[in-house]
Amino acid sequence: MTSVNTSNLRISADRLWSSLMEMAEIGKTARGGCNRQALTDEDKQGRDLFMAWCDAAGCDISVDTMGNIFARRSGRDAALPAVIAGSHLDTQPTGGKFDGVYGVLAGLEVIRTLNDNKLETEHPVEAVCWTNEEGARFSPAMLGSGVWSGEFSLGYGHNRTNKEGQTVLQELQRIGYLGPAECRSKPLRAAFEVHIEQGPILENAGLQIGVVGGVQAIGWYDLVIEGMPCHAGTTPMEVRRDPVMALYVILDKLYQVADDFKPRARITFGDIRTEPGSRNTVPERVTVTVDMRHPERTQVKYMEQLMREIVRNECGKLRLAGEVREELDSPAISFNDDCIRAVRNAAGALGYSNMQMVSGAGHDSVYVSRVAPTSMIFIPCEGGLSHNEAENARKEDLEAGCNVLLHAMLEMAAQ
Ligand code: HGY
Ligand code: MN
Ligand code: MN
Repeated sequence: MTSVNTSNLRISADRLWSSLMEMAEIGKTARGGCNRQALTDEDKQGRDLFMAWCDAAGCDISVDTMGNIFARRSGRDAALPAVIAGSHLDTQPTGGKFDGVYGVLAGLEVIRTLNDNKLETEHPVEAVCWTNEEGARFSPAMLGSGVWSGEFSLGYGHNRTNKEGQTVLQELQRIGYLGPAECRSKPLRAAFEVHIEQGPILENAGLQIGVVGGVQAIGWYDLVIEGMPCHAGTTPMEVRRDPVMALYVILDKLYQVADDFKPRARITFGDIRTEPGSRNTVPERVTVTVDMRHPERTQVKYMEQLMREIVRNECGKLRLAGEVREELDSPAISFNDDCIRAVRNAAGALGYSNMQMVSGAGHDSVYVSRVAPTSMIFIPCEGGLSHNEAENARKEDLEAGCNVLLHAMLEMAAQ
């Protein structure tokens, strides 16, 4: 790194904001959110736009076999491991303008700022877009970063299939993002991710920056209960083997489990589907997605055991077949002390109020931290809302988070 004093370096808040708003036009929903689910045409359009911007910024771009995009700005010594800033462009079906996108475009903004100032870093710097972080269209979440870090095999990642029967591989091919590069981790100097998704914590504390020390544990399951389809009119209630009759008791008991372990336990049933899904046929099958979270993995596993017992008992009473299939087991993780310190140093040097915190949401950094020194940076979002079309963040907070990202990356890229 030329011995330039970078302490006064700042990103361009206007350019970051306009890039975010231009990206938000892709997959825009009537209620002001974004629907750019992984590997859809909208995701392709967003990826194409990001690639064009990275090309214009003079980056060398590579795409791997999971569609992860790496936009690299050379450092003085190409042999040195890169410092990356990554996140995701895919959204929830009723997602917002900032979840994930902010982290990807903030990485690009760092590169644009280094270009503006003709700053040479020792280590290369990369902006990264990970595939299918949300796990909304293809389960599980954090799939692209999970394959890259070795958590999942490439075959597992490629064969994940959505409700419509499409596989990740087919959709990568269809949108032209089955890249040539091997999806495999490489040594990194450091990895950072800036994000809005931390609930109401920072807003309630009146603080600008979250210095993220780790991420809580996540368990994803599919609960499948099978009974006997029959006529809604001719079949007496007492002879039915109706999976919904068991389900409503099971859900009530599981909400009680969440209450027993409050305030830190989280249990969510985001998708409840009956088959054949006809109003006048008692369902044959009901499938429920279950998302369990807690700061300690042992607690998630304990809640999972309770769920298995409840399902076994309630299904047995009604002669139904009940099954709990695990989809994701993401343990609580702690980030790297040097990276955490770099984030805290940057926030302090820039004069931003800050606190250390643990992430309630999962992020690609969970898996990246398996193979590289990692930390995250949080900024407040309005009402703590994300995974909602009303998701909103203030321009000055987006600017603050990106400035912290810039200086944390410089601290790690200079050495
Ligand atoms: O589910 C999560 O925590 C993240 O938003 N994908
Ligand atoms: Mn996210
Ligand atoms: Mn999210």
